[in-house]
Amino acid sequence: MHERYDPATIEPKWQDRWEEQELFRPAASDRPKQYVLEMFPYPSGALHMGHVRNYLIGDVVARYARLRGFDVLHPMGWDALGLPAENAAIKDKRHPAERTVENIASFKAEMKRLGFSYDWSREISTADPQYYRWNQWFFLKFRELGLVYRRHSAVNWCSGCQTVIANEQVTTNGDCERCNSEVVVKRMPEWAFRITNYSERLLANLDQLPDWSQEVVKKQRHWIGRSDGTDLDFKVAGTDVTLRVFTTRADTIFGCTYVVVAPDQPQLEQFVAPDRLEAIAAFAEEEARKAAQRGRDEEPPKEGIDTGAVALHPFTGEELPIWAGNFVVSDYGTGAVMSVPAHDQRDFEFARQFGLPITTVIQPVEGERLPAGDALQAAFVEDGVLENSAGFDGLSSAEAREQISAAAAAGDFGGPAVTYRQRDWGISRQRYWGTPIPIVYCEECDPDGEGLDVPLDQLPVELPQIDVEKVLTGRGEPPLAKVPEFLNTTCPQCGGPARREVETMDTFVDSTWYYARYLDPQNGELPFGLEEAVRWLPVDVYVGGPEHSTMHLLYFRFWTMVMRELGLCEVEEPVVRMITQGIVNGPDGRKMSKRWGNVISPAAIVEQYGADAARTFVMFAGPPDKDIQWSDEQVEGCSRFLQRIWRLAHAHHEAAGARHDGPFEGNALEIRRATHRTLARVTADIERRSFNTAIARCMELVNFLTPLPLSDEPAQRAAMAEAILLLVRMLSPITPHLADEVATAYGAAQEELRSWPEHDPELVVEERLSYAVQVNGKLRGQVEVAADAEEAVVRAAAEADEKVAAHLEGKTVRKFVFVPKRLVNFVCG
Ligand code: ANZ
Ligand code: ZN
Repeated sequence: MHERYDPATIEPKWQDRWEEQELFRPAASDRPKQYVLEMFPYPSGALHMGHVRNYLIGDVVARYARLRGFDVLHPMGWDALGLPAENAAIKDKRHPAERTVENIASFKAEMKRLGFSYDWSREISTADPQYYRWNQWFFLKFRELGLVYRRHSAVNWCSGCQTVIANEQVTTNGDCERCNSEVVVKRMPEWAFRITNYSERLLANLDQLPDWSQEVVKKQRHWIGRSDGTDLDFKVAGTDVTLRVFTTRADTIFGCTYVVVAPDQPQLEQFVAPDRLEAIAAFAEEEARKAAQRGRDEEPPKEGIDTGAVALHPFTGEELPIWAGNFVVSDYGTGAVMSVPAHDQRDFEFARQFGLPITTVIQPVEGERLPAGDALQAAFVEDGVLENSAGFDGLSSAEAREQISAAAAAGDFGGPAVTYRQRDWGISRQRYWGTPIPIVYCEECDPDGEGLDVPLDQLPVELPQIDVEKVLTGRGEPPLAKVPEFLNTTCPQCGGPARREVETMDTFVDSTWYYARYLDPQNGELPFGLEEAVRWLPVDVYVGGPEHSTMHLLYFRFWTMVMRELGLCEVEEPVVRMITQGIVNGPDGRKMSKRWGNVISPAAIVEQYGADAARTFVMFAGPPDKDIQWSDEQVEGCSRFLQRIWRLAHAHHEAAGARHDGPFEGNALEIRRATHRTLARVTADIERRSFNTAIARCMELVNFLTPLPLSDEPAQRAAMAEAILLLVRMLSPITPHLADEVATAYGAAQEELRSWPEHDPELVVEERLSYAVQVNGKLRGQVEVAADAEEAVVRAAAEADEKVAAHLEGKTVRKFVFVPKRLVNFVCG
């Protein structure tokens, strides 16, 4: 061993060796599998610390699983298509593919330098036609299943660039980021996936994901937004139109004094007088313009316009005015609402603003009675007891909701209904750097312009070579419409002239199924083979940022459900355990970002301290799901920790390989006890992914071992050699280079390098203690627990004791008294 710890030489050496030995390729074996995956990156200029943390968490999990004897799949690839690359290309007039190749090369070099244990033989890039052809294949299969359709949707239209722009390109002031012109909302045709067919399954399955972070589950639940309520039909007077509304407060139906529809509600034309229609259209346009202009997070002021039409109350037949309002969303529920100003604050304000009547129909269960509607100061929005509600008076809100729903169903004018907040997924983008949508338009065969499928054997529809300056302008028609060789094609049905679809797919499509392509990246017949899917799916651990809690992870789950229906895989849920990693903050405590100028470059850190020190710092700074803060001192501290290990190993190197048959006594025994106790704890910590505490325990062990001199005594020499070898082996998922270097210097066999050590239980006898258990001050039992057991553990043990349980039965514990290391007392009522 060299005297000096020199990561710059040992790290690349081991990286080369691992690669030569193909250590990270899963073997075709009968061992149990682990599929460890991290969200693949969009390859931009250089890795940032957020990336490093993301991949490192996965890497430590993957390395540990390998040591535990699992056959591990740990792949990496590139989410290479997308808007940022296209914008960069527009700016510096270089083809996005060129830069992508460079970026991938630099990302990959940095990842290798960090010692990430990927199986690079499975590398994929979404910009590869052999990848995106399967996006096209899926699109066509989904269309066959009725999961793809064409719809009209609101898009951001830049009046300056004369083009559709993405939400990200609209500034917070509502202008175009490129030209500062006005952005308006326009309705345009687009392709959409019917993800809402799966809303209920996406929601219900959340209960079967116990190993997902509850934060993510909560966000998904909210995003899907199931709402249980009632549909009610209002006839429009003098027409045969029926307006259906969705309400969660059917109990308030007798307080409904008017109806409001979305300004673009499709039925309007059927019941509104032509002159009023014009006024409403103008109102709708004005509101859409204001909406586009408004800062993204601003709440719009409520505006409305009387349609002049009249609705009939479904229970009383009373005539109610119909308004159009900017606060009614056309694609939620039915796009129409019954307004109950006495019991909904939004309706209350609207009614006051426009002089519409207010009727109180719900009284609070206790406390002061509400005055008649006109005297109300604010809406009473809670549940209560019904009044002024014909046969339903006196019912509670909950009872009334059921009975009124049932009455509507019986009378065939509505009934119980469920609505989801989740929308279908629009995937059309007017971009170049995306997957071409495999559709052709032929006026002969498809006069309605619904789009003809490109035959499967003609896939991929490849992105054409382009003159970047002419095509990627960010202005006018979509880029592909400017490429005649692409645009003009022949009809797959009649062979006559036809036009290709010029839109490309949302790049979220690329990331819905990439995890399955890794299983079988060369497959030319199918996206991936069933055998591989059966072997490897689901993903056991998926690591990624919390910003992907909803869209990506919902699309990902949806896609998997459909893949199963297509017979491609057997699982319905793609991921068993989801680790959402916390943010890396800069030294100033703000999120590390160019914007704040507080970015620390991983490459510079590796250069200065080595990959193992960088890895130790990132894993030591906090548990995976918590935010961490960059600290120069802590990086230094971690680097010094590794140097101390090195010096320790160097100081005792003479004892390397020393064996002793025992007995071990005195120092030797203490060394072995400390080592095996540490090993037992580190193992438990890593199992529960508490990497920071695992490192802390190793630091304690190093502190204990460091002052001990090189001994002549065989028992102590053997104990020390064992301690150092076990120390680096237990650190090896985190500091793999240092571990392999030191372990090898200590004579470890290949087998030892590649397996997780086991502690000797006899050396780890846990100290135990006995607690007296009282119920209302009387001794009722005795329990034995670990000496350092926490209150909750002692309480659980006490409650599990039969005698104690008998005394607690039927009683309510009002207080639990905990006297550490002595007794507990249940105070019952
Ligand atoms: C009458 C009513 C009375 C309502 C009352 C609330 C309180 P969630 O829980 O989000 O599903 N609503 C329905 N469709 C709408 C749309 N397209 N745009 C805007 N608002 C809409 O909310 C359901 C409630 O939101 C519905 O219940 C409806 O107002 C409104 F005292 O109906 B309610
Ligand atoms: Zn044709």
